[in-house]
Amino acid sequence: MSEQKQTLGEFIIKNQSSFQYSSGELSSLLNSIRLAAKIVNHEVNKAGLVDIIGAAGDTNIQGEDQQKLDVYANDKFIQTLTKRNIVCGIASEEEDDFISINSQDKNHQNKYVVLIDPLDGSSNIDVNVSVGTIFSIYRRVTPVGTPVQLEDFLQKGSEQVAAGYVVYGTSTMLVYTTGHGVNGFTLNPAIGSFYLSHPNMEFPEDGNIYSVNEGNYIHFPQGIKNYIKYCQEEEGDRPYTSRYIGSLVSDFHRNMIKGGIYLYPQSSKNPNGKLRLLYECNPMAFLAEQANGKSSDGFTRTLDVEPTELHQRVPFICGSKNMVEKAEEFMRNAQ
Ligand code: P6P
Repeated sequence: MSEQKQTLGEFIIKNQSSFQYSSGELSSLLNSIRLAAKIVNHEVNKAGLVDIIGAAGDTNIQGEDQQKLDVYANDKFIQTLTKRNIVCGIASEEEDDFISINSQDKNHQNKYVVLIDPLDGSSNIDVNVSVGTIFSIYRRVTPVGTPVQLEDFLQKGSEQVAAGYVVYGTSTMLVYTTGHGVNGFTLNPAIGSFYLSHPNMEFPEDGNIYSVNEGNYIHFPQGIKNYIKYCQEEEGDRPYTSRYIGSLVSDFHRNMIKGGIYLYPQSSKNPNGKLRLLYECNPMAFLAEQANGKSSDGFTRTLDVEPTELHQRVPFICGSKNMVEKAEEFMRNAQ
């Protein structure tokens, strides 16, 4: 009889003692993310059907006004996080400003802020390509008992207490860290439980996959151009394989399992790159470092970048340690 795999709920409880803060709160916070992931997963998985039926008019199969899925995902994550009386603020790619959430006693006693990209890569929904949710959790830095402030969100990535993603792919997985390694849980849709399927996930130090939108090649800095040519040269274990899904979570997840590097550099079109520091790059960088990988903008460690605004963009190079260091070497040499 195969041993029953641990559920996400069991794993959270078993490991909450390793969490340096009031562990019950983080456990409850992670459980609310788990619930939201299941709700969004249900909607994402029938998106094509809903789209087809929705095309007959402006209502979906339930007769509700059909929402764009990223707005739907945003609403569901905000609703579930708000109900748990732990979060004092939420920032989202879908919200211009942060949302202040007061505790039930109305005395602003909640201690955590959450930053989310509720449905990253949502443009892929229409072509049935996997998408993801990315989340980042901090403790507030302003005094408990006062309304949350922007500075509670503009913290360096190194201050994160937890981060993770949900990948809505051929199976739905939730992958997260609280600073003690990275663990992956796969949803069994028949019973609605996530099971520990990928314990202690780690990037191989080397890999032979590079993920970049080569359509932007002519706009890249010379160092990135030189690195891409290096990946394509016939030497040793090169040329590498080019794999770019156009969904950060999916490219990251594959590269973490197989070994690889993801690059979204600055370019003449995107002077600071495209990806957002606070709710895309920092959580993925925290996961990468916890999984023996590396992440930078080509020069500065992603987790050391000092945030200046909620939706700021940064260049992003992330993945297998030796591959990221080789890309950084090309960036330095081209200066
Ligand atoms: P491009 C999706 O919009 C996203 O934020 C990432 O998930 C993805 O890797 C990237 O942008 C794709 O951007 O410009 O290559 O289409």
